[in-house]
Amino acid sequence: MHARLRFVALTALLLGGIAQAADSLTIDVHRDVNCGCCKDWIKHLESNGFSVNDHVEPNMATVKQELGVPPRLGSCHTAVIGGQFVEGHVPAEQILALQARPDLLGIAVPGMPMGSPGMEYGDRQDPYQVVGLTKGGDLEVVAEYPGN
Ligand SMILES: [Cu+2]
Repeated sequence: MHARLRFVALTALLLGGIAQAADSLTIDVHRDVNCGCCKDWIKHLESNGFSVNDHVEPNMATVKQELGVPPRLGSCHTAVIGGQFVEGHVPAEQILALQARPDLLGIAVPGMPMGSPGMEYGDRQDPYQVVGLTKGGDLEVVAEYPGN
């Protein structure tokens, strides 16, 4: 009887943990209707286990402004996960790492560097940085990807 109760409690705990993990991988992506590289980035997220809510927007400039993305960090699409923004072609692994950085308002790969996820054109790989925006408004390089 006691063992059975304990089993039920443990199962509830496990299921709760799984539900929470799945939830933390749900991301909202805002993009223009004709943005092909945005769709390719969404595919990159999905193949890395993210569940994507795709929002087609009439005016991305307004969306970026409302989500607090500074113009100097701007790219094509803007995503939001756990209240933090993810601007541009950020690799999925950096979005996972962002969850350990609640001090950041968001992260960005400014512009559209060739070879970043969703921007693959042959073997070309431009160097790029993943930049974080602190609550104080400072920029911090959180990751660097080398070129070839
Ligand atoms: Cu793009």
